[in-house]
Amino acid sequence: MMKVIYSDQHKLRNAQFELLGGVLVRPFERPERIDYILERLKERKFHDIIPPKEFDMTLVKKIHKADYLDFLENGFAEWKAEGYEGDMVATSWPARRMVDDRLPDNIDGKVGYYALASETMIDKGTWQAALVSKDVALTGAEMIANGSEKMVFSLCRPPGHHATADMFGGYCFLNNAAIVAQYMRDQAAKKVAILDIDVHHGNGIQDIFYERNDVLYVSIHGRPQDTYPYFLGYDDENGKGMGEGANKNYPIAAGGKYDVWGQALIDGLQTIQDFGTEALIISLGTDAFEKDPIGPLKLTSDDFFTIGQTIANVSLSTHIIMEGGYAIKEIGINAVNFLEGMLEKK
Ligand code: OKP
Ligand code: ZN
Repeated sequence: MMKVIYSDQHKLRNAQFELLGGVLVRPFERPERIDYILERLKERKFHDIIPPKEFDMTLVKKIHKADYLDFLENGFAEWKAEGYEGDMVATSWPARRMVDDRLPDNIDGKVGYYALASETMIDKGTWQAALVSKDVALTGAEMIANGSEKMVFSLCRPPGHHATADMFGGYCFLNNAAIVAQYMRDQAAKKVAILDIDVHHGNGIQDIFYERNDVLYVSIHGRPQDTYPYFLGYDDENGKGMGEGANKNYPIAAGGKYDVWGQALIDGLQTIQDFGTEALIISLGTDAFEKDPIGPLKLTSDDFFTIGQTIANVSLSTHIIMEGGYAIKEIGINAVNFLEGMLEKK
């Protein structure tokens, strides 16, 4: 049975609000998501659930900028010292034709400098939870790198795929999949591929590896014309310089079902094989599900099993990392269907 890495310290991130449609709502990305996944894992006999080891910051510093990490660690205290009552949130940005490379001294300015969107608020436990989420990811990576496991599931929370070298947003702070890809490059594999099936484009992963040819990023997502994060994820973004050809996007129009989605998967897996991939990382979001409250695509619960099976057929060592999924009642079924598909080749 596949090993699962998990820590209940994810609960340290518990922001009060998310800004949606002009209203402050309970965040979609909430601690209970994980409870539903754990419950389903136990029901389906995934009993090998182990805690993460602690990793130092070496890998994190290869992916994220030092000043950004300093902001994540200390920004919330600065925000409180400024007298602000609520969680830390950005309200102003270096928009078009403004200066975007000078960090203000004021914390309200700083948060705008480091934020890529305003839905995500930072609370007092966010940094600690993000650090542990990275440990959950790296603990799984170590098992694959040292050959003790061929497939593992890192039950990460908070997610990571939107976080860039120096920006948070989309509920993401540290880019777990990117950190793991770097770890695999350093320890075990010349060519690493990340296949991101979360319904939102993983702008952070794309941006981090855009000019590199050792990490391939493949993403299937709601097209930017319809879907968050809106400003990246078009099909003509193929990588740059050395990285030309090592980025592949499959944007799908709102309402898309498995007939189109599955075609993108087949093509994406071919790209992954042609790349000479030695280690595969899956950014597993289940928000392409038909009942997801913030995702525009229409996959069924059974489709998640089929996706797992189809990926398993390429027979690569595979590290599955949890990203999004907000149809909370079905998140466990969908995530575990995917894992069970991975264990059952066609
Ligand atoms: C994070 B992950 C939709 C608003 C979307 C933010 C979505 C963040 C998704 N109407 N707001 O990729 O699952
Ligand atoms: Zn998502």
